[in-house]
Amino acid sequence: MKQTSSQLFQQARKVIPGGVNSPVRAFGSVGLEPLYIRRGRGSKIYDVEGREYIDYVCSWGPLILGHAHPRLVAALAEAAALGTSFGATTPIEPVFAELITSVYPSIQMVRMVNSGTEATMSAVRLARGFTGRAKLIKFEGCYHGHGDSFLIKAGSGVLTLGIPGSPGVTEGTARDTLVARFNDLESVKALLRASRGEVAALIVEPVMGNVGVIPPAEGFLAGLRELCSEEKVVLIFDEVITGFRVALGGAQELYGVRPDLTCLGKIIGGGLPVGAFGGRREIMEMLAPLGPVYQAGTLSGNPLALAMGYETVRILREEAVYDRLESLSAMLEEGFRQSFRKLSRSCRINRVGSMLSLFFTDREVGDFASAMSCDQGAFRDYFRRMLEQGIYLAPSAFEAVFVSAAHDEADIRRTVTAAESAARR
Ligand code: KE4
Repeated sequence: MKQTSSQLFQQARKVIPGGVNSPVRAFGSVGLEPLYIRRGRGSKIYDVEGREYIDYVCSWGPLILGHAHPRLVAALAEAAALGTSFGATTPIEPVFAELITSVYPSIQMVRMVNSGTEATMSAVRLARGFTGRAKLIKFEGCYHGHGDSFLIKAGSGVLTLGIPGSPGVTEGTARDTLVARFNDLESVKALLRASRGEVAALIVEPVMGNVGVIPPAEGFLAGLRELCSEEKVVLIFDEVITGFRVALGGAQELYGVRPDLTCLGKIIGGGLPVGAFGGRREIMEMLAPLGPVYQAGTLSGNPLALAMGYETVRILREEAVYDRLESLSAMLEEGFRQSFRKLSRSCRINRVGSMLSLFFTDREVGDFASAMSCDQGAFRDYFRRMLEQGIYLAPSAFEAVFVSAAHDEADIRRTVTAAESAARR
């Protein structure tokens, strides 16, 4: 007899903290038990009880081509048949690295790792090693993975040092992280003035994707570029979500701003564990074994993961995926807008390409504070009503909706119909 999601969750909770291997999967903020997913194909996922959902989580971004894409499954099988890992260099590593550097002009050299967190942690250590400075500027509400330097809350005043955002993060670590406000260049200038000559790097999600989607204001990214160049601060774009998502060349292509280092993940693994960081040659050459900044990983550059990432990027380049993603995503955005307008519900939609989010508020959402002011209870009710109709949104008001190339117009129409019903109180 097949187990239900609830039975599996009860079993999991006994041996896995919170029953999950990553907190957001626990469905805590929507007050439900998690669904256990057995399989996916194209734009659909199927839970262990056989229910079908149109999937807008897409594994939190990686599955831009949808689930079980035939060419990806074939690439994985072919690679696996040759062996899964050797702890040695394999032919696909230089090939994949060249592919990434050909798509990202700012990336002259790249190092593969196994997650977005590893990519961002390594990029910050590299920037510190390159500049000989200690401090890091990040933005309130930007998430860069669970590295200690990033789990920091903003201090009370804009010039105060960071404070630990999680038990286990030390005061010493927190002191080296300064927190600015997204879309507020003055807050960055104030931190740079107060810590002149001490800041190694500034890391930013060029489009915020972890408090919902918040696009950069006109001139914001260019302003960061100018300030970092003036102060010789390493500008790091965390494109773990936006890389290959908002454009083939990521946000740096879309907005025309060149960072010094870029962090990638998610899509470049095609659903397998991969991260990467890369950038200016003079910085990257500081990395071991060439340079003194240590960084390593048993499974970094794993041949299976790179086979999936390589095939994913090849398909993205071959097919007019981004035109299709744009038209489907625009159709979805307009459908959501119409559904709320018909019922005069206050809901703001922010969208950049095929990532978007719904904010239950009547205010513009352009920074962390305005995102936090949204009605999370309204989102929770909306999420549940959409799920009941077979629409799988992210189980958090502060995550993005992702459209994949496997979605079609029928999926969008079905989603909009469900939205019209779910928007009713
Ligand atoms: P991972 O270590 O989870 O592969 O990547 C960390 C990371 C870094 N940078 C950005 C901009 C990210 O969004 C992430 C991870 N994203 C979350 C959800 N938005 C992953 C989901 C989860 O934590 O389970």
